[in-house]
Amino acid sequence: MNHPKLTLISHHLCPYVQRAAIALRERDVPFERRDIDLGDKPDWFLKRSPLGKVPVLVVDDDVVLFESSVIAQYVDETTGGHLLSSDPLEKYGQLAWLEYSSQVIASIGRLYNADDQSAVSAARTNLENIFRRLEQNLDEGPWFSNEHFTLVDAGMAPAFRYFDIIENLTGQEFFTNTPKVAAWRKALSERSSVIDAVSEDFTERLLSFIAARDSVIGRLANKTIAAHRAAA
Ligand SMILES: N[C@@H](CCC(=O)N[C@@H](CS)C(=O)NCC(=O)O)C(=O)O
Repeated sequence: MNHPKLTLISHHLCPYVQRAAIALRERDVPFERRDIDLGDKPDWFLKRSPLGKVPVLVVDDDVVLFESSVIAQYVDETTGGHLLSSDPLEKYGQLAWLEYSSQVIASIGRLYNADDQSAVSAARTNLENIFRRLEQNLDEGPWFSNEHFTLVDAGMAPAFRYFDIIENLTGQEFFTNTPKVAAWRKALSERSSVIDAVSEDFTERLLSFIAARDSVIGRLANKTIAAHRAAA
């Protein structure tokens, strides 16, 4: 099959980029990934990205698609469409849960930016409520729509990935009361499209990103980095 040339303008840590990258890998579509510095956005990027945000998918060096959920749907639809149900009600339900995963990512941001313990507790409670809501909507697994890996999985995998570091830094577990969500998170962490959506140095990069926050978890990240340096 002849694919258009696809370039995914990206950032190493961006969860929305990961969502698009997972969709591309799930559909086995060749693409070039071009990571940019969001702290110093290149002019060529600002000219092409209507919102100045990644991901952006450049198709055949010409047409620009933006918004990760739109990019993921384009990729799926142009390659035979297995990542959304063919039943409209199920499909739009899945797209609604994909949108929900964006809210989960925003809630995670509130957790690692929380600047005192009461803000941390509030953010944690909010996330636990989110996970309870997801728990009620999970069935047999391993994926959100059971045996069908969909864009909901592509959307939640990058969100779950944050907790590898957050649980380590805080010494707290976030999934003990939601066993189905815990099993979903584990299954996603073992999926090759999810593993390949970030570079090998993702953990160090995310740790440094969190350490740059003037927040409770940012300070924990700083201590961890200092301990690593002292041990080296
Ligand atoms: N709704 C957008 C969100 C994309 C987004 O927020 N990207 C962030 C990085 S994770 C970004 O480019 N931020 C740069 C900025 O806002 O200046 C999508 O799903 O693609």
